[in-house]
Amino acid sequence: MTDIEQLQKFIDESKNIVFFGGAGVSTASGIPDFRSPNGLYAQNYGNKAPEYILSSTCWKRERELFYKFYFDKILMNGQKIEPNIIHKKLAELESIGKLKAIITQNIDTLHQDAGSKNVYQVHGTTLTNHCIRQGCNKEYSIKDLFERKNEDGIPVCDCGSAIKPDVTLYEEKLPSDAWENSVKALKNADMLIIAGTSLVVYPAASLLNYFHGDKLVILNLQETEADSMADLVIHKDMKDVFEKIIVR
Ligand code: CNA
Repeated sequence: MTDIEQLQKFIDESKNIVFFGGAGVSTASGIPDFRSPNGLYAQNYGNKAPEYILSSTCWKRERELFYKFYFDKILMNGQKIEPNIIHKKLAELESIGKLKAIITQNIDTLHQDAGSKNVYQVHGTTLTNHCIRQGCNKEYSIKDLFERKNEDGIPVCDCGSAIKPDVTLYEEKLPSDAWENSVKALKNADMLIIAGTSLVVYPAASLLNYFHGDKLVILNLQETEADSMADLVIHKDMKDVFEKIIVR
């Protein structure tokens, strides 16, 4: 049996699958990940590390730099990004009742765009943005961000304060509702597919400790620290793997 046949067998035998993914899920849609050889961390962005630019410290000290990077590399300058075969097959698996939840470290909206409903974004989302002034907190869309840039490139609320994306920056606390929903889904799961993540960002990576089912699959181009715990490890492009999975 090939590794993909084994994955198909696991999926066919399972009733409560949870998918835990990372940036590798969206690379086939044209959004670069962080830690692949051609990922954002290999690029030089004004000699500043992306970990710093996407931190709460940078948000407070160098908001112009934060937003320059955010518009360029996270919102891809407004370029239309479409869900790929991975997002689509996962949405199909949910629609037939096999996949119960997608836990994602991704901040893009591609799972929702593909039609998935139970998506827990443990690092927040680019979808919504809020004014930072307590007492205002007005919500804005991605489109609003582009339209509300001031001369420094920082989107500004009607009240004059900066608008901040609802993404979790380094040094910030994870959204508690997404975390609690993820833990609950993992505790009930009989199969966990971990894919497209280097599993080095904590506490998100520690979520897999809540899984007590009997089928743990790791699907990633590079090795991960959890490979030794898995029932099946596939080091292949997940797009090629998902293309072959039959939803039934
Ligand atoms: P990461 O650390 O960049 O790891 C990505 C992993 O995916 C690497 O180990 C790659 O080998 C693997 N990979 C990339 N493409 C494929 C592929 N086609 N098939 C199989 N494996 C592949 O990213 P993580 O998600 O682990 O790190 C968490 C960070 C990245 C989160 O905070 C995210 O918000 C952040 N991020 C998100 C996006 C997005 O929303 N699309 C993009 C870039 C970074």
